[in-house]
Amino acid sequence: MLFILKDNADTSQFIEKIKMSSASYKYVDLDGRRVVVAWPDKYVEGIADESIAMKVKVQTPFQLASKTWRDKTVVNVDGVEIGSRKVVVAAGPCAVEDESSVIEVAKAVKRVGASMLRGGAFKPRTSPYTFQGLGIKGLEILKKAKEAIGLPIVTEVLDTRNVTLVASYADMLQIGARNAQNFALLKEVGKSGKAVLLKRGMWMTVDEWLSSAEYILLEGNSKIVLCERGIRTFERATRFTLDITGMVYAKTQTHLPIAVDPSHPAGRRDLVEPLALASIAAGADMLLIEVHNNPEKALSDSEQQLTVKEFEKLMERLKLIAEAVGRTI
Ligand SMILES: [Mn+2]
Repeated sequence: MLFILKDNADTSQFIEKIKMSSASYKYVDLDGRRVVVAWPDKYVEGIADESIAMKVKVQTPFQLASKTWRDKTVVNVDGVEIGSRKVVVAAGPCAVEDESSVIEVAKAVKRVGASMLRGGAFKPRTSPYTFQGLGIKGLEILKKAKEAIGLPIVTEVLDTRNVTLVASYADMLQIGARNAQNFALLKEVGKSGKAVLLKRGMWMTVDEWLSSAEYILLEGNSKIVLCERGIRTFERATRFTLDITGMVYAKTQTHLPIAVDPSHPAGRRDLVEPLALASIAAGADMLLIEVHNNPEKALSDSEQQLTVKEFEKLMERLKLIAEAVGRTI
């Protein structure tokens, strides 16, 4: 049960009532809106108080992430608004490999309309024998690229022990698909107060994905962008199956903005463009695209990273689709 409290109202009596009910509860301040989430519902159903502006019985396992109490959240990442009319494109290499190539790619993607730079410093790899990322050195390179080019940085954090470190370099923390149900990590990025890009695990239902967002929200952090990146199905011809259905459904269930990563489900560069176009047509608020200055030589995901030229062509086509659905890019 959600209790949205009136601004400036004295809530002491209300909190007393919640305590008396023996329900579990948490008080959070989400962008200045004071909310108490209490559970189970049956303990608090009868509670009424002067300080309550709205009481919402949410029928889904996720409460704060639900659209029942808030229509829309716009996430501000160092001046870039995600969830407004403008579609935000974050582009850059799968992994940070060296300074000059990151700066070259950052410059190129900015020139053709990307608003954020993506790049992995800590890489979650299926095999421990493949390139694991440059770690702190990669973060330093991203920071230099930001200073030189001015695009906000989104990069992945893999470990609770590194959240403070990565947050000191990044503008947005990415939780990768493989960590999408790492609840300790979700709580830590929630506490960091940084914007979070929460990818959907390839095994997760939409409800489970939104329940992961709930862990971050419960720490008082509503700067969350959900990211669909493909799920595992019986289809093996492509790397993953981009779940546009799930993305569209999620938009009906949550106030949080939604991003799509068309690069990882595609697994090959010729599929990235049509998947990106479909995502914008279906209402995605943000795209995450892998771009490399020399994809053939890339140390990870070499097959799916676009060249700068391909990315430029993609941005031109995206503009047409964005315009057709009443958005800009
Ligand atoms: Mn990748």
